[in-house]
Amino acid sequence: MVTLSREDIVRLCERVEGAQTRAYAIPKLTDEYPNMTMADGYAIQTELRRRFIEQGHALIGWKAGLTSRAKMQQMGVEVPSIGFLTDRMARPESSSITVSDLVHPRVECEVAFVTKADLSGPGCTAEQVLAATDYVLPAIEIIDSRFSGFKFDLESVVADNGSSARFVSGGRARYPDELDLRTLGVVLEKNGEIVEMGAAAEVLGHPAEAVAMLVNILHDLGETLPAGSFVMSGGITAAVAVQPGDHINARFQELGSISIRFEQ
Ligand code: OOG
Ligand code: MG
Repeated sequence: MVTLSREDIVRLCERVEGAQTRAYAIPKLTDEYPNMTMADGYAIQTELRRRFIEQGHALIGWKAGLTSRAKMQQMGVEVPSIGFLTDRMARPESSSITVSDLVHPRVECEVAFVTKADLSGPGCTAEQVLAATDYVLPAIEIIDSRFSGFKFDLESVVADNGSSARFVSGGRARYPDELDLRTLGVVLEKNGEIVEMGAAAEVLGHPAEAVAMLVNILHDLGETLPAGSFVMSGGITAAVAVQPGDHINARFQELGSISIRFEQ
């Protein structure tokens, strides 16, 4: 249930938008509003999406977050969440990504889906997601929690659009029926050393389950997932902090690899 007034939603949205666009840390929103609900978090996120679209950003898809045990443990939460993705967040493969416009940048490996049919909830299933999937491809998400000292709770992170900041897709696109997405392995290398590895089943048993969950949350927000959407299904491993000078390489079994660099 939404408990915040329209005025508070707009004010908190402006606070999050300022932190995102000018790259500074803010206290978690629940410090000021301890009774804030998940619905309040989504109301702030929806207002942020409305403002970005009004400013000319294009909505290109959505992301599921906190869908793996590793991520839930890392962030100390137990429920998955969703956030929106815009054209301004996309960066090319093999590019150099600046960190001076980010607060706490961290990288994670995800399986991304591109859809060819509309999907809607309630009751959307992984089978329906796979039938509506045009292809899957690998992605690196660069998340950026805007909250000071990583003090964090689900309501605040939902309001902060699930820490969405940048993402890079690339590698090799594949039809999902040619792969076993549960056993698909990924290795994350930082400066030539392996720092994380895992299998895509870490994401709710199957990444398509995460997309189904996302579609069902969209239904609660009064939205559907149109054909042609780009959807990231959630970090497979814990997220890894990056600094200027770092080189990241994500190697996905069957889907190729993606490299990026970070600079000041
Ligand atoms: C929240 C974002 C979670 C994922 O893939 O699990 C996320 C965070 O960790 O700040 O994007
Ligand atoms: Mg993610």
